[in-house]
Amino acid sequence: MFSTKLVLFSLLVAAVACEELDFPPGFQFGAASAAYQVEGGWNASDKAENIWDRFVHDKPHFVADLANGDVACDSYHLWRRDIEMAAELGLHFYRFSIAWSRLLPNGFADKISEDGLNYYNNVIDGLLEKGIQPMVTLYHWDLPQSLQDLGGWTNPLIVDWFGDYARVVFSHFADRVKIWITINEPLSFCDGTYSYGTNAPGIYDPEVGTYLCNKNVLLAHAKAYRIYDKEFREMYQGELTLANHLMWYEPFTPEDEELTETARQYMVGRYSHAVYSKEGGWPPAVEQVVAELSKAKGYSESTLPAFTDEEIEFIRGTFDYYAVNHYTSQLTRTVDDGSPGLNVEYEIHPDWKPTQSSWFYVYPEGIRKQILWLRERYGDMKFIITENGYSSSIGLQDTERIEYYKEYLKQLLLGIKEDGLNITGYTAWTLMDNFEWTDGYNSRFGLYEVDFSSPERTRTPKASAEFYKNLIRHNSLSIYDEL
Ligand code: GBH
Repeated sequence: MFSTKLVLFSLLVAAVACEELDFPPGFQFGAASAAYQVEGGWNASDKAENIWDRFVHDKPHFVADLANGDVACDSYHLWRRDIEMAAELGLHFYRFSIAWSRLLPNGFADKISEDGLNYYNNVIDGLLEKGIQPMVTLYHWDLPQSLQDLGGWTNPLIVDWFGDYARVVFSHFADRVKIWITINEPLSFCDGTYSYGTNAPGIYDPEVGTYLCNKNVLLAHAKAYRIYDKEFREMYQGELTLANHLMWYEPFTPEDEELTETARQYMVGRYSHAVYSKEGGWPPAVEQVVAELSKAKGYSESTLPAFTDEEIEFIRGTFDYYAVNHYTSQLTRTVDDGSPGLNVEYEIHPDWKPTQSSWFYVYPEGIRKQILWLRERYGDMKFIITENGYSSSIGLQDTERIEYYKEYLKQLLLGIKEDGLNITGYTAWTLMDNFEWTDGYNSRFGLYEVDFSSPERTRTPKASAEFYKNLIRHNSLSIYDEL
């Protein structure tokens, strides 16, 4: 009798512990990729050159080992295998991006490529046949070179060019695609290009270029959103937003909190405030920092281009959810040297483990804190993790990746269960090893390994693929008893 009670009691305890590690019913799991990083076929059929094609061919020394994405994972030809892998994992959705210059070889909507259309129709239909929802990104950094030659993201006309492109995409695919990301990580390509010169097209112009790009990107996103609202929403009922790269900043000491908040506004607010805040426009702290800097440098006015009232209204509220791309965190320390601008130094906590990517250290709590910060600033809304994953070198026994996923997912569960965060989905970056931008093929984020030396670009599941598959099947981390 006693022992039966004891057994029942232990079962109950186990069940409760299990439940804590369950994701809410209906939680969606997916994996992501991006056109330039996987497709290859850089000049197949009538596809035109984009800024990454030009960058890797003209300035090969910017990329590790002089690597490029000419062939990459060859997904342009091997898309059937990609869909098969998504099905093997049991993904609910697969996130991929459309290559603008594959669909519109001139960059403009005057000519639509038949082969481009066929390719994306095949991928979308192939996924749906397996019961996998397509999640489509319109822009993941591969601007048609023809538009770059006209100034690219610094030319305000790009707002209309992007709108025209978005309309073509929606008219052909929105009947089957219900979840959209307009623009992926503007911080990475505006600041990456103009503040650091390390992203295609590699134009270094930190004082003016970065902020022109920043403003135009927000308007272009809003343009696509408004077009969807007006011409497609009623018919198709999809959801749209832009995806932001969010690096969590943690103050070194409590005294660093104030400047840390300004740093967060500079990195996250600059691409979020206009869209998600109640009042819209630039974050006031950022306006102040850039105005100060501009003045000190002798500009006649702030190099952060002002928004008109109309523009503020046009951008404000153009979202159906918040797309979180999160990988890592940094510590922020105030450097009080009295110079104008943002006087912050960034450091890594000695306990945070490094990864294969120089910018990337492991701090699982950061993801939960980052999303709580977003909810505090912009209000309660739906969050989808649109990218999260781990960088390693080559190898199938990727236990560190599994560890990373477990720890970060556990923080998300705490956010859902203890803080009541409305997180409805999670996207692993990435389905398979691919062209990791200026790191070439050295930093690998894939659930599947890709053999880049074989003409077949053979894909092999890593241990993490098995982990992810089981996680999805059970909708729970409870199958891993060491947690
Ligand atoms: C995301 O960027 C991208 O959306 C995706 O395409 C990418 O593959 C993935 O994450 C993994 O990196 O080397 O110091 O110049 C995440 C943000 C922006 C981080 C560019 C690395 C280069 C930093 N990334 N950044 S540095």
